[in-house]
Parts: sequence; structure tokens; C-alpha cells
Amino acid sequence: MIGSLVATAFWAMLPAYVPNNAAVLAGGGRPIDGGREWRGARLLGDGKTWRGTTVGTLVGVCLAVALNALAEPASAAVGVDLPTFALPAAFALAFGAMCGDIGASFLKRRSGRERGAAFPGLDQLDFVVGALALAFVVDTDWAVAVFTPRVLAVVLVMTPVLHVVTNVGAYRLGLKDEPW
Ligand code: CTP
Ligand code: K
Ligand code: MG
Repeated sequence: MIGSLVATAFWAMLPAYVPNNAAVLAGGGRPIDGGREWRGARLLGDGKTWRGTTVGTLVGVCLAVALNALAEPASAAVGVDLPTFALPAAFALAFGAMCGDIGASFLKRRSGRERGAAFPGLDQLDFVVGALALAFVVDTDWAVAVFTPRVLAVVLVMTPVLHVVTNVGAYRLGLKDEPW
């Protein structure tokens, strides 16, 4: 029971998990805020770039397409009916994740945190909130069917754990400047 919930939650959230990591690898170039400030601090900061956001979103959508091709054998292997992603849902998960992360940077700058500063709680869940919110708006029927209350509960518990593990890993590998 819990195993099938975890499998569904992880599978359904993969197109939202990967974009932020892809953005770390692809980041650089022009910041989205163009260097603009608001109320004495950068609007978003140099850590939110057009390239990172675009590549992150595309990687998330491509991953969803790949998962669609694997859904049948993967479902058979784990004995769970894993969901497929229509293009709008795939885009909503990937772009929503990037938007959640961008929104978090906006809040970090408003609260006096410099680029790269930690904001425990927000760092681990910003992209989840963004991805789920956009998915429920863009493809409501699909989101309601996949993200049942139980699956949502697993997502909210599992994501912070995965976030900490992947970010500490990326930091140790020298891919990221901070372990959060
Ligand atoms: N990145 C990007 N565009 C995004 C998100 C991330 O280019 N939309 C890249 C940037 O190079 C960024 C790195 O990924 O520095 C790490 O992402 P993140 O930790 O979210 O950014 P921070 O640099 O820590 O900045 P902030 O304090 O605003 O979160
Ligand atoms: K972040
Ligand atoms: Mg950071």
C-alpha cells in the first residue's frame, strides 16, 4: 500500500523534480530580473536565469515524454498503475516547479537573504507547490486523478528528504555552491 503510493508519487513528480537540478547544470547568462532592484534588493537575483529556466523546463517535459514510453513496462515491473503525462500536464509540472523556485527567490530577496542563502522549508517545498498548483490549474482532471490526498501526503513528506539528499550530493560533487 505505502509502496504503491511512494511509487506513484515519485513517478508523477519526476517531471517536477528534475528541472531544478537541470537548471543548476545549465544556469548562467542573463538573469530574469535583468539586474533590477526593488526596495533595496534584487528583484530575484543572479541565480534565476533565462537559460536555467528554459533548459530546466524543457528537460522536465522531455523526461515526462520518456516516462510515457516507459509507463507500461515500469507499471508491470512494480505492480502499480503508473500515470502517463499529457503534454499540458508535463509542461505544468516542469514550468510550475521552476516558477515555485523563482517565487521563493523573490521572497528570499524581500526578507534580506542574499543569493544562495538558505530558507529552510521554503527551499524544500517551493517547487512542489509551484508544480502542483500549475498542474491542478492546467490539467485539473488528470491532477485530481493522480494526486489523491494520500499521494499528496507522500509527496509532501518524501520531497524534502529527496531534496536534501540530492542537494548535498550535488554539493559534494562540486556541482552546486551550497548544500541546499
Ligand atoms: N538556476 C538558473 N535559473 C533558475 C534556477 C536556477 O540559472 N531558474 C541556476 C543558477 O546558476 C543558480 C543555480 O541554478 O545559481 C542554483 O539554483 P538555486 O539554488 O535555486 O539558486 P541560488 O543561486 O541559490 O539563488 P537563490 O538564493 O535565489 O535561490
Ligand atoms: K532554490
Ligand atoms: Mg540555492
